[in-house]
Amino acid sequence: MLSSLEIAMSSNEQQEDGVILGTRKSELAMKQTQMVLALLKECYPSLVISIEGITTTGDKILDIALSKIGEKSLFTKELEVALQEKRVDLVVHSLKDLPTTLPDGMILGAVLEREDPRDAVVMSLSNAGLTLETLPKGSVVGTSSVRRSAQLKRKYPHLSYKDIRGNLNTRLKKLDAPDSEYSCILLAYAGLHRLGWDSRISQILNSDILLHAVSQGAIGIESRQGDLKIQKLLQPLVHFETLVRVTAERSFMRNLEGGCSVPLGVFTTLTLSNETSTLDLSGSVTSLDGSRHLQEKLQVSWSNSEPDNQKLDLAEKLGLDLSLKLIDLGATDILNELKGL
Ligand code: DPM
Repeated sequence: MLSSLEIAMSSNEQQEDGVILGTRKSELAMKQTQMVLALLKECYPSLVISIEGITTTGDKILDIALSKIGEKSLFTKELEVALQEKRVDLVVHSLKDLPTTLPDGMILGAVLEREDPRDAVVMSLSNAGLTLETLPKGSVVGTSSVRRSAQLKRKYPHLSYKDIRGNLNTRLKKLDAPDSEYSCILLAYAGLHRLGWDSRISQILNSDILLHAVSQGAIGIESRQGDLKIQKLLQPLVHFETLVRVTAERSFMRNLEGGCSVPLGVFTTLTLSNETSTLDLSGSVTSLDGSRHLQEKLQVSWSNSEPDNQKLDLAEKLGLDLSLKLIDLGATDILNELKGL
């Protein structure tokens, strides 16, 4: 007798109905895609689902700082081509790596419930127990994120900041090497947690120290516009509160034309009461050396009985309004400085 899996595999009809999830081949991308697979399996136990790992340009260029490459869709282009050519049915991304404007024919089909979006510090073994504040003068902080280094240079001018590339395991190895130049490295809590590195987290940075990246900690699923079958399939995976928050954050970034290599920081909260919801968005732009920093906060409230698309429009407008406020204060000058890099 055939098992149900074998029946599914041997039936062409089932194969055609199966869903192929595309993603990068990195350990984190694979882990996140397995999370999506598990959620889909929970909703549709008999659905045949497979994962297709695809190498992107970003995975191949490991020796150049991201901010110097300048291509916004570094980690997404090859995946979108596979989606376009129907080699995959949807693509699982870290939403913060997905440009705020998608190519024609692509949509954000779902945003999953967000993990803690804050940034974290991993100290080298010899600095265990210390914090950014208590590290000795001149200690080297490893990060390739200009957002992190620009903001932290203001708070901790006694430290020095240096690029570090490679996947998480490579970075931890560089940090722990006996002749390591790094005292600590900075990473998103979400990635460390998903890969099981919680025990190495020395410090989690609140918004008064460091504003996180747009969409940090959220997983986004890209699909083909007009693929109603996939859109319907994804509906139960959408976490509306996360979607509202990242909609405001992405709108803020889109209007400032910030790619992944721009020192933009955000922080959102969504406060729900019985009748109304209030969305708060803080946003910042920082010059690379930390000498100039603009930060503002706006909020919007709505009645919970409003339709979802109305709420999302208000979140979108909040992001736009905050970006206009920062532009009024001189954000464009700071951002133009980066274009010369
Ligand atoms: C983007 C940045 C980084 C990634 C820039 C930033 C970090 C780059 C670096 C846009 N994408 O955050 O200011 O440190 O060299 C990335 C990570 C995750 C998604 C890793 C990380 C995991 C967390 C998540 C790389 N993309 O930031 O530690 O799901 O948000």
